[in-house]
Amino acid sequence: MSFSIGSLRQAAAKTRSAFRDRLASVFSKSELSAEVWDDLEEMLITADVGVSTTENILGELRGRERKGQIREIDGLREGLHQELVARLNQGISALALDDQPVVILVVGFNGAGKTTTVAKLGRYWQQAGKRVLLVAGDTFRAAGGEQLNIWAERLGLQCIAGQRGADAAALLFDAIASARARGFDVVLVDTAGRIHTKTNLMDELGKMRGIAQRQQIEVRTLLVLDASTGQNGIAQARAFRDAVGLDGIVVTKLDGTAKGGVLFAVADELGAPVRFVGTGEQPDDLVVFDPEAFVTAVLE
Ligand SMILES: Nc1nc2c(ncn2[C@@H]2O[C@H](COP(=O)(O)OP(=O)(O)O)[C@@H](O)[C@H]2O)c(=O)[nH]1
Ligand SMILES: [Mg+2]
Repeated sequence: MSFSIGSLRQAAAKTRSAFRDRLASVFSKSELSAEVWDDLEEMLITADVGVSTTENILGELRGRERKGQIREIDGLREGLHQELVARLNQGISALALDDQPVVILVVGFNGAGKTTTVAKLGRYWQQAGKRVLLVAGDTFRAAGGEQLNIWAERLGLQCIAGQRGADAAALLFDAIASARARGFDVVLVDTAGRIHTKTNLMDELGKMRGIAQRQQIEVRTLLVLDASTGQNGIAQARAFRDAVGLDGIVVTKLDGTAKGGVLFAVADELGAPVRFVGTGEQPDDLVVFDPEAFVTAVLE
């Protein structure tokens, strides 16, 4: 299994070099001049941390400088580390899975990595001793259910799929009944990323949430976001947050991009924690996100 800090460091390799190359010029200066502050700002923005989050970080660091808490370059480096960790710790709390069964809706736009992530999470919770039921709720794409069925077979997980075009909320209703009857702990639901009918995607997701809640079932929503979409991902995330609420974010494809700085913006601007990171296309390529380890990886 690869659920370790080592692989987070490896997955962040491209992001790390993006930070490192730019930081080298900031931290090679001998004193805290206006130029250092300008370089730091530029560095954070070009590393995909985003304008608003960069301003938050610099505001905090400047405040510390005014109070005399940061006096030289080493102090700035230390302060930057702390501020970056603080951005990632926004809204952090354990993802409670104590109620049985709990429904986890995995949402996000097409291509973000939802189906792959559902398989990875299924494996993760299965290995943690949970009884996991997968639900192929992306009934709008011809291959949607088939792709998840293949993963389920590979991983030895149970999977419920419907006909193409079937009502995803009705499918979830059946899945909940089945989970109750057969004692599943976690009902992991893949969802559509776009809908080809008059129905709006967000309405469809809201309907699924409502189905579970009316049966007194706890629902958690995890947003899957492709790291390589960078700052555009923030706008996507906001749309989902406003429609269905978010209990956490899974950032995929960190292995293939230098845009991992976007994780700081995602957590800071949405107030929702990054819980897992996708580090490749295989079922084990999922890492439990650790803010401290991630910051250490990108700054060292
Ligand atoms: N490199 C890499 N590829 C990924 C990751 N997660 C998903 N993918 C790939 O992204 C593509 C889209 O994934 P899929 O799960 O079908 O996305 P969906 O449309 O949101 O369900 C597939 O080729 C996956 O193998 C990841 O963490 N790293
Ligand atoms: Mg899919």
